[in-house]
Amino acid sequence: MPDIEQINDQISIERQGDIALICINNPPVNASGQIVRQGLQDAVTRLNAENTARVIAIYAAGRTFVAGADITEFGKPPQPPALPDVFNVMEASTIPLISVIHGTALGGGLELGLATHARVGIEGLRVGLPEINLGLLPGAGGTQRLPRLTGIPFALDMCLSGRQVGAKEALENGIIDLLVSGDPRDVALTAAQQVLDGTLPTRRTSEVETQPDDNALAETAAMLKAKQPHMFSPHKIVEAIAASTGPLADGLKVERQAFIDSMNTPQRAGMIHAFFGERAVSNIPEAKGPAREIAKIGVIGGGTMGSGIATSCLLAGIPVRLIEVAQDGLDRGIATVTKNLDGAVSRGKLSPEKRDATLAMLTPSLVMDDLADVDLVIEAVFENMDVKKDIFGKLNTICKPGAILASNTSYLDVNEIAAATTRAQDVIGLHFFSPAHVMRLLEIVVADKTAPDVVASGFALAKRLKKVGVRAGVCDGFIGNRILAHYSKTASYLVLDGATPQQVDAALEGFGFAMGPHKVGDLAGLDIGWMTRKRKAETRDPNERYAGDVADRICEHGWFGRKTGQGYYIYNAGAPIPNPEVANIIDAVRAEKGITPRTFTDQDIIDRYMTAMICEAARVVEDGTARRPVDVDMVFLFGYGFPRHRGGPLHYADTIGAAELLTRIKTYAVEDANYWQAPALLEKMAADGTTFADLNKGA
Ligand code: T1G
Repeated sequence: MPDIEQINDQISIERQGDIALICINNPPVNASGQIVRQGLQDAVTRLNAENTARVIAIYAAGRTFVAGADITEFGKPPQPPALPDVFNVMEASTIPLISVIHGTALGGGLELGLATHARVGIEGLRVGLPEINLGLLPGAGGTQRLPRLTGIPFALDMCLSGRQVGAKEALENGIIDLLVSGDPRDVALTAAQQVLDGTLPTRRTSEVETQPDDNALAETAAMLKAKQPHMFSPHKIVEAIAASTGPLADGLKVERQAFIDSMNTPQRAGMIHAFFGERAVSNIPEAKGPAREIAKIGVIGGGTMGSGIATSCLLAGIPVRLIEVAQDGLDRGIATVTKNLDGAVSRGKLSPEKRDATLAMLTPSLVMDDLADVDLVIEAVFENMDVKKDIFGKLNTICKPGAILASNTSYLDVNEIAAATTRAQDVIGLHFFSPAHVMRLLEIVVADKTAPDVVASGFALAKRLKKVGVRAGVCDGFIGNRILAHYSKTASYLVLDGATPQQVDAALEGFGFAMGPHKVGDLAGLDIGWMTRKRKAETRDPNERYAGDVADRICEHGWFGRKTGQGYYIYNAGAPIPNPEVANIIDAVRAEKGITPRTFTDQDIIDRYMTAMICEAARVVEDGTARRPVDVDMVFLFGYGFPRHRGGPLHYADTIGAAELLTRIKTYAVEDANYWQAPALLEKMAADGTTFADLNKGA
């Protein structure tokens, strides 16, 4: 009977002769929370004090070795022992101490391994230091011990990319010393015996010198200064890794200070909000109910969206029947799917063999009756209600009972589409974002009569497609496009009132957006917004300043952006340049409207743009189109390129506060009372001092 001593709820010691096994058991991912840290430290200290075991092997129970520090502890008062201190006790062990790594050893999990005297990997393992994705840096020795094993360039790559490294690459780069197969406990016993036999060498990582590489450090520092001046932790990572060429104790001090500094940044708060938000949006009762089986999908429409959706489903291993009305459209669809899959191969996301097998699951057809056996149809045709209602009327009779009928519409009324059938309970909106096989957001638009298991099926599909499914109610534009319409107007008002399009773009790129709104418009095609403005012309509020004059005139010239070579910018060989014709159009419109241009600072631009976004986002939460503020945040992080370190529009709103936002709105309303109106929710929050974070908790 093995001698097992439970040090605490999550750490145990099993003594087998000269071998001591330490087991970590903290489901679901063995995060190194306070109990794990205390237990590890106590176990190693106790075994060294006993001095009977001649080798110690640490392994973890469950699906993965330690997946990192316990992120739920971040932002709260630290609870000793700190991870770096635990790892220093481990590294100092006089008894050889090894670790057995399986699953995903990330962040503090990999750092735990690095603090042991040898690391044995189990096939299928992945290691990584993803702290940068949380606005942090490895804070428990990763920036000091990893470079000693891999060299500075590889360590810089791992820490700055946050990428996961597979078993083979980990072995090749000295992160692990041995790669085997088997159950973690069995492997731990075998490896411990190998240490005793002398066939598995051990050494403290601190005894290894980091090979200096000033060039790699200087080049990386310069690249980050140019590309990420607004970020905090990447620069600190370079500083900490540079310190790894000196004594370990000194380097650990540099790392610790950098970690503490990064922990106190709003970037860390924003990126951790993003981490948990990505999981929270599907953590709702509707997403967890019974779902319908989806074994085969039909996609109607072989255009950019339809073929992107088909690609996404195929990549998830789901056979797709692609329907078009004419052969040339079908051929284009097949060609686009093929191009998308070839792109996945060239990016190393898909093997050539897998690409062929994936493409073989695509069956094109010109006959809608061929959808009779599919479990889900996703309609992705022209954004016209009559066309969609005609298609859904046909699907109503073609598709088998229980088949789900989804529209990829980006703003039309899904209730009206459902009314074109006699099976409204089977109808839902699945709003993908272009390119659909790349963008992770999927708005799951729940109509009045959509059945609960159809909603659950939408979330289950999102998970299979590795997308972030967010529940949205039915309104014009659902969550994202409805809010987009508002802050786009603000950008247009800023240009009418004195800013240039390029100044607005630059200000927002300085805020952290990858592209400013005018560049985004040029990329997507200015004709899309033009069509929307025409569609809304009859229902537009006559009292509201029309924001589309400049954009309309650009479109009237046939300048739709990149696809026509010019829009707000001119696209030639080099970098895009502001279109001088647009400046003339702006001057003409201002003159016609009697506008005297004034200057705006970059901060003015950011404040107005973000306040408009926050106002409509608050209304979207207020009327229930989005269930919680975090749902809006995730829509913007995963569908609209909102800077991840800002956490999303409403997380960012909390850094300003409801009262200050109301003050801004009141100031802006002096110029334009009709447009700038405070949402009731914001007024309530200012009155009772609540935040959007409070609303997330309360939802
Ligand atoms: N802390 C706390 N909870 C965590 C967690 C963590 N590190 N990782 C995951 N969870 C929760 C998650 O919220 C979910 O909870 C459940 O576990 C399953 O996760 C000092 C400072 C490991 C690849 O960044 O990447 O170490 O929703 O749904 O898809 O230098 O979780 O069920 O209630 O994601 O199989 C560094 C983050 C921390 C790894 C598994 N580590 N986690 O993916 O499951 S910082 C990370 C992941 C650090 C040190 C620094 C993934 C996973 P719930 P899941 P999965």
